[in-house]
Amino acid sequence: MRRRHVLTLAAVGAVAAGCRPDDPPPRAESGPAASPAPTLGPGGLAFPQGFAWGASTSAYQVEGAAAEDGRGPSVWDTFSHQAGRTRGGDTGDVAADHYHRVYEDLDLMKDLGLRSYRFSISWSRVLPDGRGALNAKGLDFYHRLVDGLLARGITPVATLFHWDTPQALQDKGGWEQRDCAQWFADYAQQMFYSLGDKVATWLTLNEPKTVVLLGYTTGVHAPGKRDRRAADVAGHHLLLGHGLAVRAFRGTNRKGRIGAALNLSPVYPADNSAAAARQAKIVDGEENRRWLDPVLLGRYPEDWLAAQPAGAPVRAAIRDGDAALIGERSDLLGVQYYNPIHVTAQGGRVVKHPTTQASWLEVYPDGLYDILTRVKRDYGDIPLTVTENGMPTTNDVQDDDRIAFLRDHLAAAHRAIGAGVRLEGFHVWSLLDNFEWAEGYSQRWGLIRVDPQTRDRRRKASAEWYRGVIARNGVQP
Ligand code: GCO
Repeated sequence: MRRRHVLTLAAVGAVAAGCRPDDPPPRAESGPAASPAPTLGPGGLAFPQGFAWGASTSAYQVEGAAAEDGRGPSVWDTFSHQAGRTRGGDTGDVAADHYHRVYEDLDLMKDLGLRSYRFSISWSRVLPDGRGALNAKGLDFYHRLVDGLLARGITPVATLFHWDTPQALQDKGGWEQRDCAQWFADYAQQMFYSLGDKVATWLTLNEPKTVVLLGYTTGVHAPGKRDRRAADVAGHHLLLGHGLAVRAFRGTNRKGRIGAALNLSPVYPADNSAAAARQAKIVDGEENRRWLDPVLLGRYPEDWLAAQPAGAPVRAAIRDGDAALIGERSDLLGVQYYNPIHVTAQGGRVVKHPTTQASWLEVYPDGLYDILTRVKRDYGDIPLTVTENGMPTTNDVQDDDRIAFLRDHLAAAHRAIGAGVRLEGFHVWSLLDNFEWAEGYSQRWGLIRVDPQTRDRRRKASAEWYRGVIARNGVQP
């Protein structure tokens, strides 16, 4: 039997308002309804009431159905189909087949007890050419998903851009073009009008830094460019797109909140030398302040700006007023934490802690505490939610290493809350095993196993563990 718990159709209260006719009634959580709520044992770390226990995915990584119902191609379709770009030539054509299995996945989320689900909207599914008339069939998928979440009492958190720029817009220059920021804001506005009465939390960009570094500098992600100068211009236009989208959101007068999802890394000098401290500050500028300062303070860091070479195109790309626009008031910030960075006196990087199957993922839970408290210290009391944290493992269903990883990071998050950080939620990356970009399906990040051939779902040990965490509203260290 694939499922360890037999699920029964809920008889009462299952079909909440908003549940679409084709959505089978949500399944009840397993076990007798009257069983007492589990409680934390001695030493347990209780989280605040209403803490948003969640999980994350992104469209290209899970949906599949790449050419169905009018979806247009994105840069990731193009890139993954080019020879040698991804491990084993893997693509997201089928991914986790979430597009077709959405109700099964919704029931799995409900069974875990998730309070929040962070997904992304595929821009080219709803706007096949990136602009113009909406593709009703594509949009309908997100209505089904969001209605299904609400019917199960799970809060939808929608990301507008998780790296899958419509190919039609890439053909016009993509993020290297200033116009792309406005194209993005126009699409965002269409989403606010289409889904804004049901989605209360919006995230504009996912990890613009990764687009700049991997998409435009090293070229290992779509669109596969290796051009540092173009990368910095694209980075500015991404941020401009964020600001314009926030402004568009305010213009719709929708209720709800909006912000960005940034991957942040605490940066430490690798030794006690003044030179290492100096180099660490430079790296911190690139990794953190270059993104945080414009979004939350409405200005680029002076040292980062000054370090841009004379004649660098990014200097011309940043026009008067841009930084203030990027700094349109955000309601929240999504923090994605995976690893710390240790910088040597020469400006190199060293690894000081164990890593995972993803060699870049250095395991250092205290780094989560450090980055959360740092954001509060330097940027004020904006509500934070961890929008991604997790690890890949070669362990299959018995993923005890992932359990230990999440437990230790949650303990660090708990300490940060104790230190006064307004941390509202935590989203595990990822709900499902999925298409891990250039690594294809070789890295498995999910709480739920997705069979590489059949796409059948099976809960891993970490899923059972996380369900217990949610039920207890806390972690047993
Ligand atoms: C990112 C992305 C995710 C990744 C995850 C693991 O942070 O890189 O948001 O899409 O899959 O982080 O690498």
